Amino acid sequence: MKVFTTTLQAAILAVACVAGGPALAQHSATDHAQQAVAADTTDGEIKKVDKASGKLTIKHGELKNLGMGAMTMVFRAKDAAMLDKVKAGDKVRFTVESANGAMTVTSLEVK
Ligand SMILES: [Cu+2]
Repeated sequence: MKVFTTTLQAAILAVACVAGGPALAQHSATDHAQQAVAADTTDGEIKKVDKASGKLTIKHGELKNLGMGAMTMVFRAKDAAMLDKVKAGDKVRFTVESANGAMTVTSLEVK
């Protein structure tokens, strides 16, 4: 799923560059990779871990890929194992995707 998503984002960026015209089309493949990471990974702080419902409450920074500003909100965890490796108060770096309208944490790393 992670590999698919990354490939999809690369494809979207590639299309955006073509649509953006000659100036953007000159960006290198390295530029694309860096943009994808910057837009995709967000810093946050775990506020609550709800193992019963598989959800995490996270105070997060800006989520550029979702057009969302900083706030505290509840996310679904893609993987139940994510809930075991964090606790309230942990500073994390994570990735969120909108899956069928549900904001889902797809990767999570304690800083
Ligand atoms: Cu939010």
